[in-house]
Amino acid sequence: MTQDTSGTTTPMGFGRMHRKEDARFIRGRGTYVDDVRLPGMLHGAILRSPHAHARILSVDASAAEAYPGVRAVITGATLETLNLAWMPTLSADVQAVLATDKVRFQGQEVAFVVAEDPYTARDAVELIDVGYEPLEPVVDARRALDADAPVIRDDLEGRTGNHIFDWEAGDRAQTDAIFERAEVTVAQDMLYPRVHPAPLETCGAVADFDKVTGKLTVWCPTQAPHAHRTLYALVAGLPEHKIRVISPDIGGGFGGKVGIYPGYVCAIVGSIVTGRPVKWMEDRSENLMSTAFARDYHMRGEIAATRDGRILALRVKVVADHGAFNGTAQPTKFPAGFFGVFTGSYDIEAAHCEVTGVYTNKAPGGVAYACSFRITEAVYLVERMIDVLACELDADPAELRMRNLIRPERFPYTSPTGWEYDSGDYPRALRLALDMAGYDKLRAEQAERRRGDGPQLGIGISFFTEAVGAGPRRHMDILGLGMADGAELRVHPTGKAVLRVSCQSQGQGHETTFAQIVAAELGIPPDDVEVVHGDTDQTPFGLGTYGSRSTPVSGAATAIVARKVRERARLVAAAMLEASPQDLEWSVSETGGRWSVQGSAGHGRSIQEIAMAAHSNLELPEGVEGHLDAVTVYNPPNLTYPFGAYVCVVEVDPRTGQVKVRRFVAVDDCGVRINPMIVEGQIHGGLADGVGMALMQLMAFDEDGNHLGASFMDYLLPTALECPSWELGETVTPSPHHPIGAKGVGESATVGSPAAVVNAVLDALRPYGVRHADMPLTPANVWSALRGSPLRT
Ligand code: MCN
Ligand code: CUN
Repeated sequence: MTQDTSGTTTPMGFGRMHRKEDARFIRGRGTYVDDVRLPGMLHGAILRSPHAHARILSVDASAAEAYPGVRAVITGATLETLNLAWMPTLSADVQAVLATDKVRFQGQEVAFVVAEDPYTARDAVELIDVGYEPLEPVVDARRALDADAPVIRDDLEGRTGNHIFDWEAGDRAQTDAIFERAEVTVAQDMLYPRVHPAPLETCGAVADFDKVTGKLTVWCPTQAPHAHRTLYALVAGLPEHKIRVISPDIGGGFGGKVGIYPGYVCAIVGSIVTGRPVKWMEDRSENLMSTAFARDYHMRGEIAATRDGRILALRVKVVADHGAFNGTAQPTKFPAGFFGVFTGSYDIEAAHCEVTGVYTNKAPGGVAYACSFRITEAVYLVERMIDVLACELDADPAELRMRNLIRPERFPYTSPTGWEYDSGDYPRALRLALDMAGYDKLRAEQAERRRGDGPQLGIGISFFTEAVGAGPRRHMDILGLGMADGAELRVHPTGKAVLRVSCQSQGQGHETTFAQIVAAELGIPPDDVEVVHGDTDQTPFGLGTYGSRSTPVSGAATAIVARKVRERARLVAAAMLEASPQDLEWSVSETGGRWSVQGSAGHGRSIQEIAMAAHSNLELPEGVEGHLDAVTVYNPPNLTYPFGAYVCVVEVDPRTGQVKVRRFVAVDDCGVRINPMIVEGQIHGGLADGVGMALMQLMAFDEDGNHLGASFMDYLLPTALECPSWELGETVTPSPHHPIGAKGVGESATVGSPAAVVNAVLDALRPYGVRHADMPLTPANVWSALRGSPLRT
């Protein structure tokens, strides 16, 4: 171990270690897509629709084409001639690349200008004259289902309404039967509003089509480079080996960089048409208006329980707003993502849910912003419902949860909707969180405050379980591509290694943690392992980074490929030591990894010595290959189920509606932690997301479908001012099926925290008779909830 200046140690494997990538990031030496500059590169800009819903009558691009410096103007009509006006989405719908018949949301792509510089391109965009006939927009998802609602997707054959899909899970009859005889039932409508991941780096692409070699290279900040390449191949009919997707450093993805956006396709077509590289970068407003939003779930939850607080059944109905094109990015068989885990962390006899997806005149998306494929919505639903039940029963929300949590002896636990939770000790995590928060003391302070009319104390709890790490590929694919990941490990003669993986860091620190996995398996320093990712020409196939699947899937592949290398090293070591491979034992000490003859530790060889020998003229037994390099593909047997217990303490001023988050205690269990420092960073970020969603963030639209949150003046991101100093705790329940016992963590805090904050605010408002209010709980919304409350004083 070596000590670094911050007091953290650089371990030979797992442990706290500064991120390797920080060396370039904190010096401003990262390479983001906008840093890519190619000789002769042109620049693209997009003309977007000012209307949410309108028929296109005419597009006149002549003035733009004649503008000095413009090299091409591409319209929907141009793309139609190439059969590229529409592209498939990740949910097997189609989306307009450039609109031809109608525009279906404000900000939709209508035309693309390619010019010598970005300013000329933007100026020329203004010269394109589009004739629109405005149509009635559908902004509210519930209105979308009305028989007289305008049909948004009249491009789809035989479409007479805005209904996309119905999906259900659980046992309806059993659930209904329990509701009928239950002592207590509660119901609550709630909206998980539309929010946006808002990464600091917007989307963009540099496309370079080489007419001589026929090779297309696309630099773009994609979370799933290999999936993008295959889709480009299938859509454009280009041979896959002639497409190279390079995902450079990414300034935040948060699920917004999974799909293919029209701008990427336009940049590619622009390069093919002009014969020169084309860069397209969207600005902040374009990013907020047109790229994947998150949530927009109108939910109704119902709980059936006994009078003493035993939860018997849960029933849920959802109207899911998918926007104008169904572009949600989740495994194909799961149109509502993993919402099916909506029974959460509780041992409930029966459950049933129905989700209806609809089109509206808003941007497409829905699965983004650290959602674990909609588990954000599922956790919020059940955790709000438990508090609603606590209100009804006048019970303590912590006790009510403790009473109903799945007990440790029930694992592996099969939920009423068929999910097999791998491992957990839920009561232990909740007890730890309550102890850390000093729960009883907080309740005493709350009671004291309730006697006055000053700021009220609210204590909110949420307990979450996530299902992360998609596949297995038998059940999970995206457009037919199974969710398994490859990994390749090369070990040079000097014992330095190069790991090649398909997952794609957007800030999660894979170059560090994945090096740590190899380091732990081979007993070499993490600095001796280079992690290569983000380039389809240099990495094995895999489905990419989202749904916190990197550690569960690519991380497992990494451990297994390193074990393969270790086994190869055993054979070489046996030859070196003139011993039988079975007689060797592996050990990792402070000096590194070693194969030695059992019982005589001195008689052994270090992994570095073995690596050199594997490349030397050492005589190897028949059938033993030289070198140590290995490849693998990992198809996970199950998802991993991280969980956590969160306690949020807020002060709410009933006179102003102002909410201040005073404390936030988060106990997370993501199994074995590879790098606790990175894990804590992930949790800090997710908790800030939760505060943001609960209190500030909203993608709002007016009745004409105008986007009201298209800048950071209106779409509010939480800052250090709104966030308390996070108090983190940890329990470790390894995943039994993951080679290193790790579960994912990248989305946990975003999934778990909004309910804790909202529960805290509503807990403060409980004496006023307010049972529920929708996010974001801005001062104005808290104020109106109080004014509308039955017990207003
Ligand atoms: N890790 C660990 N020990 C564990 C689990 C994870 O040390 N038991 C480490 C991992 O090795 C990795 C990081 O924590 O370095 C996150 O790992 P994981 O949970 O596997 O999640 P992914 O790497 O697959 O990241 C995806 C997840 C998602 S889906 C969103 S959305 C999100 C998130 O990560 N987007 C992010 N966190 C983000 N963080 C940053 N900075 N930027 C984003 O865009
Ligand atoms: Cu749902 S956001 Mo992440 O899975 O990329």
